[in-house]
Amino acid sequence: MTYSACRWSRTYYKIILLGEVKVGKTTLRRSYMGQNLDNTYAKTIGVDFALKRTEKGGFQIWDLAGESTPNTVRAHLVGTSGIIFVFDVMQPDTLDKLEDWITITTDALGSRLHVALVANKIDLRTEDRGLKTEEVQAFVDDLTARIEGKVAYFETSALTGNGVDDVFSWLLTTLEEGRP
Ligand SMILES: Nc1nc2c(ncn2[C@@H]2O[C@H](COP(=O)(O)OP(=O)(O)OP(=O)(O)O)[C@@H](O)[C@H]2O)c(=O)[nH]1
Ligand SMILES: [Mg+2]
Repeated sequence: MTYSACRWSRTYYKIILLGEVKVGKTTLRRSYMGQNLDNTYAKTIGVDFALKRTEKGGFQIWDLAGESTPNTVRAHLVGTSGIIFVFDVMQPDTLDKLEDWITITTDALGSRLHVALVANKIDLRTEDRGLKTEEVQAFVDDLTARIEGKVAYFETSALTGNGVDDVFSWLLTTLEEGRP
């Protein structure tokens, strides 16, 4: 086996997208994978899965249904190295409800994790409507205090692709630097 083949086989980090129904997890995954997006909603049943290779390594991207039960979430968390928690900036309750997803995750895996927090659907945000960056700051600070690994906050539009690559490339780079 060549060095690079050997390297490929060792660098498939498992990452998982978690968050409420319809926040845009599947659209983020499809956007990152360069797949077609048409703004119709097809809810994820169970879990979807993608493999993405980059020059640096690769991800197994697990995209869990927002309607998953806690037991299902726990089962799919096994072996996960990095988490992407997603909420919808136009639906503030989807940020509040991330609290439950974070608790399930840290109960199952502990707090030595690298975490991306993603505010999605920023294309819909206006002056008057949608959570503003500064309104999310307290949540980011609390999450950073709870997690021993690195935490980063991103704003994306999965539909236009804005900010999507930044999330995944940050997570892959951070995972490559090592476990917390
Ligand atoms: N305007 C806009 N719409 C989005 C964006 N991301 C997703 N959507 C739309 O929101 C709806 C839900 O997106 P999904 O990606 O299926 O949501 P999900 O989080 O995977 O939902 P579940 O599979 O049920 O957990 C779809 O109609 C998407 O087209 C975005 O950034 N902007
Ligand atoms: Mg989905």
